[in-house]
Amino acid sequence: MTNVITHPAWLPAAAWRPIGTRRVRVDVPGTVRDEVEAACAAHGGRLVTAGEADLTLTLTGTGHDGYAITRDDRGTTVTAATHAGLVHGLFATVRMGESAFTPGPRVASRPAFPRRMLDHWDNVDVHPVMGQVERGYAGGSLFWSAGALRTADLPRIRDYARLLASVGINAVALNNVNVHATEARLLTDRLPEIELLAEPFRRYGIRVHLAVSFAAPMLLGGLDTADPLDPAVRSWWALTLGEVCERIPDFGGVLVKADSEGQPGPFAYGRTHADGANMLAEALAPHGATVHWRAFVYDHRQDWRDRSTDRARAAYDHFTPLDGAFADTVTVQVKHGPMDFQPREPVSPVLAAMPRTRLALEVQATQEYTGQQKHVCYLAPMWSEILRFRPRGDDGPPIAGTVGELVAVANTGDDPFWTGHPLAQANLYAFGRLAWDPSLTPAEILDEWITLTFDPDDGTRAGLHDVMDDSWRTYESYTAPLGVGFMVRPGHHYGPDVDGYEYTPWGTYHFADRDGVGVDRTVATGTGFAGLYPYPWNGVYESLTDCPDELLLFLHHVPYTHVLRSGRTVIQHIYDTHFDGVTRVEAARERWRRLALDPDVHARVAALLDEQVRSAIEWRDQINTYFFRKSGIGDTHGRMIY
Ligand code: GCV
Repeated sequence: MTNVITHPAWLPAAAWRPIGTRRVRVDVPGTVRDEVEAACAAHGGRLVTAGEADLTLTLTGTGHDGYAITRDDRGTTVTAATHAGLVHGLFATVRMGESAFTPGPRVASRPAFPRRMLDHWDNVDVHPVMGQVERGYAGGSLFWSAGALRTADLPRIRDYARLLASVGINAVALNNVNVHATEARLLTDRLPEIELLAEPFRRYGIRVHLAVSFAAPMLLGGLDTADPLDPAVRSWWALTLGEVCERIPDFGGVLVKADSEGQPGPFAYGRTHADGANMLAEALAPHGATVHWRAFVYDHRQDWRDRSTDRARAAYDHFTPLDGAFADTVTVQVKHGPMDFQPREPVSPVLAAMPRTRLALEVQATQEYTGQQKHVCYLAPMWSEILRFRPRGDDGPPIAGTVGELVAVANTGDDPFWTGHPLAQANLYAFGRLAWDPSLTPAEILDEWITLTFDPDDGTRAGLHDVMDDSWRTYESYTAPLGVGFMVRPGHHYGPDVDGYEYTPWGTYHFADRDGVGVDRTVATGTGFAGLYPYPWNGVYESLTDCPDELLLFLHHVPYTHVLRSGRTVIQHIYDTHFDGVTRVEAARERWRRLALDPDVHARVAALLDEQVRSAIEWRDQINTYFFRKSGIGDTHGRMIY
């Protein structure tokens, strides 16, 4: 059965009323005019071709995808140099509502990052373990169902493209970075599906990208090697990608997960990641398309007894020696933390160590490790912290000024609310807004989203802020403590299992024993990871006294009685935050119950909050009991520990 998106998120018809009731002139044909025409048809306004207009949208000059909005007594004018810029200017006008039509200062805006990309981990076939969407918590794929393109649902993809464009997203990778046999063929005989999908995105200035298998020349081309320096391999890629770009002239390029978690890559031929990426770049560059090459490379078959290998170092060790070796049209895509999208990690040291390489910062909107769209977890505060982090201290640039692009793993699917948890829409919204302007604060972005989505009264607005503003820190408080990470159930990663990964090959350990917990990543006695940061953070992270509490167990192994900067011992911190976390989720549930909202949204979130409370209690009791049993130290407040 086809799901219908019944909740159009932050672009309800009412949001178009200020524009749709007016006389509007659009100087160029295409999406902007179509949107305005539809709004006027719905609200009684008029699309005019000449004469006086309340709103004029016009193309002028050349340059970037930004826009300017001027408002005076003669009316409002939106100008942009490109059609995509005009699309963004139109949506900015929608965001402004009635105030777009009252005289005020000129607004000029341009995107901080030229590429603002969403990566779907969608499979064509239903994967036996990962399903239709790997780490997808919002129903099925918008694009494929059980091996077939959802041709009948192309109109919904148009709505989706519109939703993404409305927050400034301009690139989408359509398929999973783990490329299985069927998905590999999207490059060749199944390319017509990508051609079809590209059309609705193109209307909104969004370019489509494809995740490809590095072994494609063997899988699809019948060659006996995928060696990037082999001439036959190079010419296979040049021909194949040339054909893709001919059929899809605005094709964005390819995304590659190579030599990672079983995906093939250049290591098999004794070649480097730069050799692999540059070969693809050479094939794509003549067509204006690019390569996204992921830095998520580590040994996933590590022996847990081996203390010399540190997964947190892996991307740095593999990639930083290649700084300057990548072609200009290659972007090295780096996860925000050195491990894997945990609720709390230090910012990846790779982001500060490759000044001669174009880098993209990759965050995870899909909530694999942050509650799987069953828990409220507004992620903008985390992303904003990362973007504002200054690896070289207060005098150096923030991450937002160091990387060239922002990428998020998508949290959307064919769920009626788009994102499974209706409040998870705010993460998609916030990603787009931060990628446009990283100086926006999480609270103001949330406020925009609340206004556009719910048209709320003051009480409702305050209630939504209460439930969402701090929900990431709440989530952090009842899950793995002090940055240690990975105390989740192996495989699906939902719910607690403190030792679930402790004796596995994945490189994700906490080393808890009767005396203490944490990973010694210092230079002095540990894996040396702390030394991968520039000054001053190398010193801060190395020092037991200076290290921020929230990252202590990521960087140090300490006794349970170690006193944190907060003045509490580690063990007492664990107990306090876990009791507190549950209390906060219960309070959020109570707050939600008192809000008057659309009944469907209210009911869905209420049910999810019940699950969140249940899960938070499970986390609290398992974590507290585990550490009580290990340490033998009781809670100073005498609360119930099992
Ligand atoms: C797409 C984590 C996830 C995997 C994901 C991988 C990646 O390990 O658990 O499902 O694979 O990250 O980012 O490539």
